[in-house]
Amino acid sequence: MTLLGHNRRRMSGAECMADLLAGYGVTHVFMVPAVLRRTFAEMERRTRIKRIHTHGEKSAAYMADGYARATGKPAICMAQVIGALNLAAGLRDAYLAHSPVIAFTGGRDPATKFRKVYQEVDDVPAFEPVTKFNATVDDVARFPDMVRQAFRAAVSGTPGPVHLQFRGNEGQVDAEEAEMEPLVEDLFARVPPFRPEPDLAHMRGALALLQQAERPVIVAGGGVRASRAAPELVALAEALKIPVATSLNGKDSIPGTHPLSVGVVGTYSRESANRVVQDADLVCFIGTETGGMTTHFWAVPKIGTPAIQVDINAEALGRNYPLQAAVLGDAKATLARMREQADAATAARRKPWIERVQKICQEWREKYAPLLTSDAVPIRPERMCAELTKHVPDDAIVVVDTGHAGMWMGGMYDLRSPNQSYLRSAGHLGWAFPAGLGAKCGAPERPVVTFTGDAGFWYHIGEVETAVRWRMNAVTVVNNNSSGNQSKRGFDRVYGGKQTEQALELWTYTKVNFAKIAEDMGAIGLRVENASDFAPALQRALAADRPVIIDVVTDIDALAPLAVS
Ligand SMILES: Cc1ncc(C[n+]2csc(CCOP(=O)(O)OP(=O)(O)O)c2C)c(N)n1
Repeated sequence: MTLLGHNRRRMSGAECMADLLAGYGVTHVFMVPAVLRRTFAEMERRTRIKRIHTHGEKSAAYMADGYARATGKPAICMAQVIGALNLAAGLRDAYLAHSPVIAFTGGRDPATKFRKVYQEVDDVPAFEPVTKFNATVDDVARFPDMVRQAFRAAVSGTPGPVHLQFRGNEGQVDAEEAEMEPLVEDLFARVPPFRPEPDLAHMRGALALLQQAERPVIVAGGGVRASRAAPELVALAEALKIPVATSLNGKDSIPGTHPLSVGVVGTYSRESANRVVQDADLVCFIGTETGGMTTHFWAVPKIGTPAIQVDINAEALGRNYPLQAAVLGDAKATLARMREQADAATAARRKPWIERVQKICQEWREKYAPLLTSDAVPIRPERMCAELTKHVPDDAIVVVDTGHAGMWMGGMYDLRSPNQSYLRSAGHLGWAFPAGLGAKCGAPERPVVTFTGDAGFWYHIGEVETAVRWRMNAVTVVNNNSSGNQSKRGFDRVYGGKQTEQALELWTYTKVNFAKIAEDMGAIGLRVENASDFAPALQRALAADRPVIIDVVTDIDALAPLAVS
């Protein structure tokens, strides 16, 4: 615990908040004004915190989310009362992905509430489903303990968003004074604050099952990335020769090029991963909720497949799959103990399984090679994924939207290095572009490459101007097919197999050149119409040290393969 050296003294809420945030290591806050105005003035006087003023509260929340996922540090977003529900909407992806985002809003004043105050409703209930902790701060003397509790809740156990509502539509309570001490707890300044050790008997029981298994597979989830447990995961898999599939949220727990990696399993997945998990005689879930997306709605693996599970949250253990062994503990600590006690001699038993797994992976590569290397015009998205696999720098953060973007990149893109990170939308179209900008704020020394469809990019296109203004030098690749063509299959279905001409109005857009629009806002815009021009455009973009939009003209008829089960 760090004492900042301030003893209790009379100070304003604004001074206290600025000191608290700086003390927790906050470098950026993302918001639409005006909220905690005094605090912003104090930030300027007392700290080096950047106050990123965005074009919407939802994108402010997404930027904070990208920052938090890129760094493991809680990130701050804010809105005044009228923007509060826009901010709440933006917390939903962070909630689904277990990302430690802290939202501050202005709120009701007891002196005026229920009197039809301009712009006011009761916002607090709307934050309930998307936060771990949702509270009001009515008395300025509560700033220190409530901010500490916000950080504590955001990073502890399974991380997640927090909301504090400050009295006054703009949180004017920050102008008031009280005796306070801006005491900071370093422990809760990042995920994970603690690394609970597993019960040894439980851990040994799980290890014994893994070692006995002839066809085991590990399914690694977002809990592995939150715990920064990738090295321990790979070490255990290598020692025991166990293939590793990941959830989308855990994709960066093992490089896709590793010989034991089989890819992302579930719905937005790679066929080889689903086949391997389907054939396994034991599935070891680590740091995954075993949710619908990761298990293809509990079809991969089938419920009843022998399973073991490691999680930091006891409530997750056995939620969807009856378990032969449940281990409560931090992923990194548990995997390290398992590796220490692992009997590598048992790996010999799995030689035939590993040969089969590698054949399954090879079959996937051969099946998709024509598309991954296609020179077709308009460009195939699979080729873009292959180009990104080859050319994204070794230390890059790759940020990916949902829908088709999630399917293409989840299934077709490979991380090449343990120093690359992968952040993905947990379901919201439009998340990736602002999240990539936030990731760049959190990790300015690392290249950030965002992949989004055009429907996803349209959502927050105004933030190109924010990126230019704040030099958020991320590179954004837009898979531009002038449509939300992931929807095509669904509309084919409801039209009985063949859509009418008019049905196209449900999912197609005007053709635009995003490179031109980006240039108009002061960013660099590059347009790519031939696959062979993509790599040079990416190199140029990465070297530019400016916000860059690469508009790639792709095939409206390209549909991502559906999950196998
Ligand atoms: C907030 C939100 N609304 C709607 C959806 C449903 N949805 C998923 S993908 C998609 C279209 C995606 O279009 P685009 O980003 O252009 O990618 P494409 O399918 O064209 O490759 C839609 C509308 C969603 N995921 N999130």
